[in-house]
Amino acid sequence: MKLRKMVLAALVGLSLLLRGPNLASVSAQGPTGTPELPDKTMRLIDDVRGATAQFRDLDTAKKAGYDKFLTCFRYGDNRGMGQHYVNGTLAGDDVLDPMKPEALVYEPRADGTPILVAFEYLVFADKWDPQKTGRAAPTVFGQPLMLMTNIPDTPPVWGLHLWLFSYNPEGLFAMFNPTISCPAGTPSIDMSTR
Ligand SMILES: [Cu+2]
Repeated sequence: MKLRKMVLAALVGLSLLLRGPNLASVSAQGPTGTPELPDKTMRLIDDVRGATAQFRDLDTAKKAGYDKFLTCFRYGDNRGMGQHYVNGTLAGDDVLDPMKPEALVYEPRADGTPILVAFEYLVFADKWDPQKTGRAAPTVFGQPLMLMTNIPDTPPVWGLHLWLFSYNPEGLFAMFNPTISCPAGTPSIDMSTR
């Protein structure tokens, strides 16, 4: 890499750190795992952020029907997902509405404070394709959801994360996030062993 490019990359990285996890950083982050997104999708993501910011407050989320689901999810010791809160009504249908995420994901900080980091869009496989016709994966934000069959106590379910309130160097839609962890000494689910 040329020196100028390296300096530029360092400056971009620094400005992301200074700005924090806002939409500008999301659109500018360009991690290897994030596909080029059309302007229309970026605007939609911006709208979703604006319309859902109240869920930074966990009590507000609980009042809106989001219930704690199991414990904090991680993948080995270097990648986390977080603590999910799932809205059973939204998760029970076959509709994907960008403004109505089926699950909210919080990072439990060591002092117990839950920090909203991501949304997760979910459709159960038996709702999406009840006749098992091999229907194509559902999509949201132009991204296909991934079929997950290894979640404890859960039938096969299509899912997609959106790291809307936290930077994810692995991509805006990646499953796990190396910047997120589950607090040591508290119960968690290691998905790398499942
Ligand atoms: Cu998740």
